[in-house]
Amino acid sequence: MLEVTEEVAAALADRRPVVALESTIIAHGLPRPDNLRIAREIEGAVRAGGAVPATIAVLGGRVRVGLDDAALEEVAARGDVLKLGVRDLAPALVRGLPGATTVASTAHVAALAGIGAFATGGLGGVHREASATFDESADLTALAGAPVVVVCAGVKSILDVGATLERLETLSVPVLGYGTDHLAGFYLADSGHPVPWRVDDPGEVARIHAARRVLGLPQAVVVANPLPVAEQMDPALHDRVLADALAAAAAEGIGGKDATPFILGRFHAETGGESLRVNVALVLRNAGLAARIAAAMAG
Ligand code: PSU
Ligand code: MN
Repeated sequence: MLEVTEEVAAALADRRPVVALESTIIAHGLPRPDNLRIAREIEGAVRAGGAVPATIAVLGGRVRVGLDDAALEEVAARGDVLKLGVRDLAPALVRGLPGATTVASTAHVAALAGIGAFATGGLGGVHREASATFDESADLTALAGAPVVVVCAGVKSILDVGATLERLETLSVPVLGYGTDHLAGFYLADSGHPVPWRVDDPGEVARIHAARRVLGLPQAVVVANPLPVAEQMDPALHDRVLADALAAAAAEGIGGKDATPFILGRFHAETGGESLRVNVALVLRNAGLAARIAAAMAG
């Protein structure tokens, strides 16, 4: 049920750097047809950083670790690709249904396959209004049990970032600010929230990961890598579109696993390409940093 490409398997066997990549951002987080080109660019950024990319998805009744170009195109272009959290993996496999993996299920599969580094855009977390809806991403609990280094641009700015940081503390998931004392703000450079630890180079992340292995700690390490201010979305545009998107989601009764794709989709539709530009910029930066961290972990 687990199919690792020859390239990824050989790299893992030789202890060369490998970076896992999620596929929900491709299938549900970025608009077609740009998503396929961007998926290839993300893999290219990992290679440019000196690591082998391993995009993870469920196709043909198998969890695929590493996708060839045809498989990448299937995930990006097919309209029937499911969004698979950890709980959805086994039913989708048994039914032979195609699915994209979230941060949660990608982290789980990466750890299972022996991959130590993983890059994404923004983490899922506690949704605004969660005290009424209980909508908290399964990314949080999955990261509490998957010992991988996850490079992200913080928590998606559509969420309750403060509450998400509290939950990560409860779950004992360390959050490292990369070159900053503040949590990266996804579309924005800075979420305004402090992080418990700052790191300034890939080697330090690798040493922290190694120390955690000695300590037998099962959680992921979150590395929050901010966009430079010059590359962030205009904060006024961000706040206006977010308020509209949240109101539209409430009015249309959008909830559960549809909430995040719906709100990101509104951003892509309402910002004239700005959210797409920013999302691509941050995920490429994260892929490159994850590759350098993977190289430090291998060295
Ligand atoms: N980062 C992005 N775009 C995305 C996601 C992350 O830049 O689409 C996806 C990830 O797969 C993450 C998911 O796990 O959004 C969170 O969904 P939910 O809130 O339903 O758990
Ligand atoms: Mn949810």
